[in-house]
Amino acid sequence: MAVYAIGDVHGCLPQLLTLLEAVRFRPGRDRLLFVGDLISRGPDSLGTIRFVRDQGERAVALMGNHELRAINGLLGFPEKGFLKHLGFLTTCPERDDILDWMRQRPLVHHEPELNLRLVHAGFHSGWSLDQAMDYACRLGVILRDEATLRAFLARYPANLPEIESSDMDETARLHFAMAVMTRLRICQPDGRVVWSIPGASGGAAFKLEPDSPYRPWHALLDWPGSERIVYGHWAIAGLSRNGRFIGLDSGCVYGGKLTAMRVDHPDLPITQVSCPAYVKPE
Ligand SMILES: [Mn+2]
Repeated sequence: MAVYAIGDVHGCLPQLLTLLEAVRFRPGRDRLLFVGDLISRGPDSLGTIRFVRDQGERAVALMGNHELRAINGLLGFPEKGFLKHLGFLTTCPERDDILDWMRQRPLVHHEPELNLRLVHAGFHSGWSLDQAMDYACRLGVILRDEATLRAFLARYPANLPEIESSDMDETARLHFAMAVMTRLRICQPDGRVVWSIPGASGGAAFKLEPDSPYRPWHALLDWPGSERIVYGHWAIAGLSRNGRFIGLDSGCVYGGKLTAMRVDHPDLPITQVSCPAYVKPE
């Protein structure tokens, strides 16, 4: 059995199938770990969901910000871009099944035997590993109960806090944790999260030049141990390895590459396939 971690697919099903052919994926035997953002922007989000769902237990797909955006939109809290990229879900015959499936996406996935943990975006340096897992677990409980989830989303702040503060209530802490695990890229050196860069918009703004005043989230995380942490969400940074931190989003939907890594044999070469530029980076 082989275990592959795969970067952000964003509905690029043809490239996913090409990638699996390239690694000689064996359905029913090998396992697939997707870092989230299976959907949105690319040509076949629905087909991608169906393909991954059809792998059953042999595929794990994390919650990405685009899965969360789909859930938000379907529950009546549409964010910018929902109708353009995910509006098809509202009239899709499988709408309810897909919504249920997306609500069950884990925020964090742990593979103890592989010394490996996956998250879509990242973890906050103010948390211990136990705190992060506690947040992920409690958010999973909220996601699975539709009434609780609606109440949680209705209070989701338009402007996210830069950091947890002592006067935040539990819901505000969980909002912050949800945003960190699905959207984090960079921080101030003191740990305050930079959710957007003034004067710049979209993911392309998060290209960190060597003289940048900001730090990648993983540069601030000082958790003990040697566990590898695999993440996605940072297309402009591309495939990146920084010690135990491995970023797999290589900008597939923007004309970059889709990446697969053998996490059970990390010494084997990483496999990538090229993708057409379906959309321009926003
Ligand atoms: Mn993302």
